[in-house]
Amino acid sequence: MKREQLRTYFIMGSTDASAPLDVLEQALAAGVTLFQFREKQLTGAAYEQFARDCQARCKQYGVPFIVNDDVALAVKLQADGVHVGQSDMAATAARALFDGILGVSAHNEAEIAKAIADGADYVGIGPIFATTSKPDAEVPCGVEKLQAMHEAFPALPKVAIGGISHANVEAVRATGVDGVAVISAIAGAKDVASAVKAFNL
Ligand code: 3NM
Repeated sequence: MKREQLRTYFIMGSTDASAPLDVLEQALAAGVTLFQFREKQLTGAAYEQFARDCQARCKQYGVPFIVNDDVALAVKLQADGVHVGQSDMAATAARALFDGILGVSAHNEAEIAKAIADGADYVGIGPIFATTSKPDAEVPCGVEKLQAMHEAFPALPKVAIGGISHANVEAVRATGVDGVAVISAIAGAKDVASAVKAFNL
């Protein structure tokens, strides 16, 4: 993958916005560089259809479509990528089943080293700040720890996640990571386009 694709990484599921497909369309038009489909409520046919609808919009804008957690769906839809957390399918198993971009969530140096060994193309490091979007998020690590993790693995593409807003994005980008991954500050924004553009400065 290209590191620039991580720059403004938008994540959303159906519970993160009242009109999620409209929000996705606006976010893509405004310049998000990657989209992760992270669906925690829909199931069955509605789940798959929503994924396909999101994927179609990403294709229109030439933005990679990444599936969170569900490796089988990523394979079925021929998604551009799949992202697994520490409690999802093991990254090695995901790598064996899926050829595209593989992202892995990591919270410390040991998990980053393991993600690299398992074949990850990038890691998501978080939470950097407190977040209300992930009830089981770990304790926030802050930007200093983020910078230390970046410096320990400079060659590995990385995106920071958790509580990232316009107020703190500059400090996060100053650590040298490739990008920021955001749910609420984009999905919950009154003006999605302006919110995206402010992250892209
Ligand atoms: N993963 P918001 S934090 C999906 O720490 C997710 O791995 C995290 O949402 C991790 O931008 C998080 O609204 C939620 O804080 C990010």
